[in-house]
Amino acid sequence: MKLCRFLASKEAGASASVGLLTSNGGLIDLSQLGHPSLAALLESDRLTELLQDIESRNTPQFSADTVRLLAPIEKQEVWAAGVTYLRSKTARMEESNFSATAYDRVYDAERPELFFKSIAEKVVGSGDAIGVRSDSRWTVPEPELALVFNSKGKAVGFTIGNDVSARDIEGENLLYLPQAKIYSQSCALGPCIRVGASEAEARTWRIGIQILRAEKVVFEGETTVQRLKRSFEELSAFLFRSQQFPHGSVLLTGTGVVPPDDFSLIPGDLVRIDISGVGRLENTVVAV
Ligand code: DO4
Ligand code: MG
Repeated sequence: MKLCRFLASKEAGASASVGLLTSNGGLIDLSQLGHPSLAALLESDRLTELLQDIESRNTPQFSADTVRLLAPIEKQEVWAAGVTYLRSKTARMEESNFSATAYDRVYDAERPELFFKSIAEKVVGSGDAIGVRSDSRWTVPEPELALVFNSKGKAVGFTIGNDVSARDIEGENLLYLPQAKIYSQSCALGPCIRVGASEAEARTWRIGIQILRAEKVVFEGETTVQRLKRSFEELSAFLFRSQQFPHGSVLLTGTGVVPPDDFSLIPGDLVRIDISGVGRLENTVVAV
């Protein structure tokens, strides 16, 4: 089952609603049924049953194509894990001038690399633009499965994340990581939150990326969630250690697909990320 946030009206000032995307392409407005908050829904221990019940009651639906989907986030902080796939470790070691061993060590360490990525207001959704910073000549998308946690640290849903990153800035000096990772339009999430799937099921999902330039595919790659080295429980335990998230949080779990070193995103590119159990996150690229 898939939850989303959407704008039913294109009028300025229209407020966001919470929706349930149904298996036949329909959308049920959960806000009108007394569920105006995603975070509150994700706290429920009986979420799947609640959503199944709503869908089975022949609740009025309308076509999902008629609304604008928003990033599926309200007040949650977005964090990210790094160097959780072997491919990411190799790429970072190659790009970095002085800190190659740090990546090697963190891949095998008990404590994962976790870093702050975005406040909710700065996250862009599917159909919005992601950005390349003006001082970067080497920026890449990072297609990642994102875990959606409730306030108790339980992974109650999954979405797709793009951890857009300036590899030249990150590679120059490890201390520049926040600047490589956190800037306007560097975090995309969407199109929806898949709920009711187990970790075992999520590990069977394929993560694919295509980058189009002037309608031609200039890079494509794929991996599977099975290649993620760390368990969801392990990532949650470290993220929630000595830290509370009253509204829940979102954690990007790291990238397992890295374009070749001579590839950089440029304005006008289109980035498509597909995760088989979730859907497609699609963003154009602009200069920021
Ligand atoms: O340490 C650098 C960041 C790594 C990262 O974002 C990833 O592996 O996805
Ligand atoms: Mg990443």
